[in-house]
Amino acid sequence: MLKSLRFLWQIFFLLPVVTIASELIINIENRNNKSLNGQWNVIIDPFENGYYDYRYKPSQYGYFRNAKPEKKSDLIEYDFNRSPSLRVPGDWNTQSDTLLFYESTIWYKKSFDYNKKEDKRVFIYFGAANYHAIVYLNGKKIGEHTGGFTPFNFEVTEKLKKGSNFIIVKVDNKRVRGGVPTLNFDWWNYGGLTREVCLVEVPEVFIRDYMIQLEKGSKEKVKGWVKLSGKESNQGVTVQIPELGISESFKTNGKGLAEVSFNGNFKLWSPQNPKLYQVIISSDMDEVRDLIGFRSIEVEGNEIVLNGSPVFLRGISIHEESPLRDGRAYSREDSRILLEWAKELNCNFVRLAHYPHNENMVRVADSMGILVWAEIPVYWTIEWNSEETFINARKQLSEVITRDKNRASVILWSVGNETPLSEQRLIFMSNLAQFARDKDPNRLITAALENHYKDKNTVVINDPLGKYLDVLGCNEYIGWYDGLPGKCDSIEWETFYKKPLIMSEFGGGALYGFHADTLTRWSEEFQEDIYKHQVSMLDKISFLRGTTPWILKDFRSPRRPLPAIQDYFNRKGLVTEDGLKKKAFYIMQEYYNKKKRSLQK
Ligand code: GCB
Repeated sequence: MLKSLRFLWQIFFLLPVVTIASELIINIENRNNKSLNGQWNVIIDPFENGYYDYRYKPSQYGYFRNAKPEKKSDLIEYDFNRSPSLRVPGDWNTQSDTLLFYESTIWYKKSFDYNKKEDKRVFIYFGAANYHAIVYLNGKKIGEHTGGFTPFNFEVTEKLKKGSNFIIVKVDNKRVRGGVPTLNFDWWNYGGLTREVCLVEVPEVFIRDYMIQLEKGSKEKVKGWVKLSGKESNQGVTVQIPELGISESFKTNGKGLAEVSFNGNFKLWSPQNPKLYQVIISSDMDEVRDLIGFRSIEVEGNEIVLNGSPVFLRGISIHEESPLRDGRAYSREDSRILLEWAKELNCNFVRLAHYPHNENMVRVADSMGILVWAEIPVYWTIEWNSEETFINARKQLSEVITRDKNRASVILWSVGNETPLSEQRLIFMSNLAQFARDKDPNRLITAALENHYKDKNTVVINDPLGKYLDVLGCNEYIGWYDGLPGKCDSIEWETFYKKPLIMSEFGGGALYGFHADTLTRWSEEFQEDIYKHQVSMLDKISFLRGTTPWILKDFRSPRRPLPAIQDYFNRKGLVTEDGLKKKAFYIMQEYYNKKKRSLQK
């Protein structure tokens, strides 16, 4: 059985990734771009009438044509220009009361003027669209993308008209069984163009992508690559770091790829000193600037080793919800506030749950000196036997690694959360782990596993996936779903592996301002008591090297309907959705303060 499954998976693995979008361009914010953010006209289309005809076949007369009546007798039953508008970037759910629970299609339309320059290429770039997007330019389809949290772009050089153009996007956030995530998850299914949209103008031969990072295990040797668009062989590529007097030149091979390697006397990036260098990458026609930090990250036995010294990761889990408004976070300001709250908690680490957050988050983490666990939405019970699901998960993993592989803050790629033990799941997940390792040999691989009881008082980390990970993550809810807070006192932890453990979730719910005794569910005192018992249990786990309790901030979830307490919010936040601190916040703050002082990190 296992053999035949393996065979099947080998076939899956060899299949090309179905890429409908063009290869991703990285570092968009430092390129010549024209924003298409702002108000877009929208048509809410729950029956997808603008896509299918009455026989439920894709129609050639869909809303993407943006048709207008030419004669007074013409019948056209939609009109973008007279339809309402929504803000982009932004989820649709929190922009109108009627859309809060909406899960289907909304059509977005924006008109813009563009005067194409002779020797330039133009791409349209989307930071993210949840979940499935079909993009049309001037009435013609240019491509589609699946996955709600990663960027995608399409080349439109030949498709843009001089002067006035219009872009229409069909965004569909219906949950699907074979999707990543699947039908069932504990966060709000925010739909729409949730991140920025822009046109990116580049030279004919341009720097599409690069990896400028220290070689694994080294503190001075950069080993990476620069990729030009197309097959541009034998072209010169230069990497400069002016502050260190570095200017190194390389040549591209037949695929437009230049291998890069040089030494530098770096001040290493760390939470105490988040040093970023300006790096200038140039080719014959193009130049891109980036701010890059250099640090090493490794595992030695039970230790996580940052720049040669063991580190304890004082973390917190975070969902991508705005601290400033209702709904999805996307801006630099959102990121800054969330990460400032984490700093106030004495964190040096965050777990960006359960999907790739917007790029601002990792860029701000880079500048504030906060280490990052990044994750893909392989969550709970996705379809382990489906080839399509695997390809989808791998593609989302590939896209986030492509986007964030130059960020010093990112040290861990997590390939999933609380996935149930089975042979198929082990094959699926270990293949993802291997894919991440091949694509980015510099970072560590993890996953949030589940805890298993060996006997009444002993929890053991024995998930066979552990073999394929560098760092073990474990979610446990002792004191909330599993007994009462005092249960923590009798629990011992064991592991099958000589690897570091991050307790990637623990905690419980509390309604801010509700005070009672420590046995009253939803009171701040109950939550506080969980944290008190948890931290004394955690202190006894010899292989524990980090914690990211669940969660920084109360967040919306359709699974949480309890009136007057939850009201469709998961209340496990240490702070409310507006940032008011619950009593448990101070327990964790003090625990981290002690860790910080004892380890001087
Ligand atoms: C978990 C999940 C997380 C949930 C949390 C909860 O184990 O990983 O996504 O939100 O529990 O609150 O139940």
